[in-house]
Amino acid sequence: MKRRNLFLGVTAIALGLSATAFAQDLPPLAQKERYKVGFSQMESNNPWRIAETKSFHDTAESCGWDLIATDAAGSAAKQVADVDSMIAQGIDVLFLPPREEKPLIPAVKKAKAAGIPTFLVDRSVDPAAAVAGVDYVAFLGSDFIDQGKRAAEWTIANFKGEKAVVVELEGTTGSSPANDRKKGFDDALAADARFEIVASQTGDFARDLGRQVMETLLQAHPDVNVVYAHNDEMAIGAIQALELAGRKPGEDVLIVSIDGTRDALQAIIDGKMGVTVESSPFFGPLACDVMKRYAAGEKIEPWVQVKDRIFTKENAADHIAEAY
Ligand code: GYE
Repeated sequence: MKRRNLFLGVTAIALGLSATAFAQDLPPLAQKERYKVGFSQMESNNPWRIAETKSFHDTAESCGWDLIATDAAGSAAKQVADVDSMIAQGIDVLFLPPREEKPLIPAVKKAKAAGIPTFLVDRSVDPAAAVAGVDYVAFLGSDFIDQGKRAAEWTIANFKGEKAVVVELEGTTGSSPANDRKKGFDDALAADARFEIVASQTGDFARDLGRQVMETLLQAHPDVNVVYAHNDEMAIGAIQALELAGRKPGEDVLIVSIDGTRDALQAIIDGKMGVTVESSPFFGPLACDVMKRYAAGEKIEPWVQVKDRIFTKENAADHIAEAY
């Protein structure tokens, strides 16, 4: 060992630190009256995203946040640039819903290197490349595998026919909810031999793309009788495509989805959609609570899990007033 390294090593041992422990420490957060808070939204093209952004704005005053909110307009590259600019503006804390699992990892690491504690909200990053409790404080969000599994269980229990021809509309390619909602659903559905997933294609979590993809898939699979969409916006788009083709969603095609938007609850009430597993966008109050606990020196669990309900014709009318 060189003299200098020996000296540093001895100093580290004397301080009770190991080099790795030092590298892994999360940036601390001081307790203070007001915080400069960054919220890097990925896009605003659907009611879910708009409700989430509003939830952060609605929480700002009571939580002492001076909020800087950006909108990456559907581009992971812009989201990385948005985080960069927030770091340059000296935010105290970052709330980040990473659009996709991999491209936002450098942004997460850069925020940590700049001494900014980061909380991932609603979507996560690739756990092989960035780790909660090390690279960022925690992930606040739902269990997407379980959401997919519950959608499949409802489908198995409610499909009355002998042979199910299933079309799956996937969310944004490379995003954690698309990956996990597919896995949860496909694995659970495999338990029942009546079901065959004949096509699985991305609609990017968007209504219009969901409609277009469904129109195309209907040509190849006119006998489809189950549609599983990774979110309500694509499910509504699929309903439009099916109706245009003379099909009767809710009667001759079962529609199964995730989120719990107002339009989805209305479609359930109207008998067009069977089920939507909840995925709540109201992260503001939870973000405030977890941030305050962190500032108070509490160790935050790596996954602050959100518990989801399930909406069907049994309860949709009871919840539509609070929907977004
Ligand atoms: O289901 C979808 C949105 O990341 C949990 O993203 C979120 C998902 C939500 O665009 O509608």
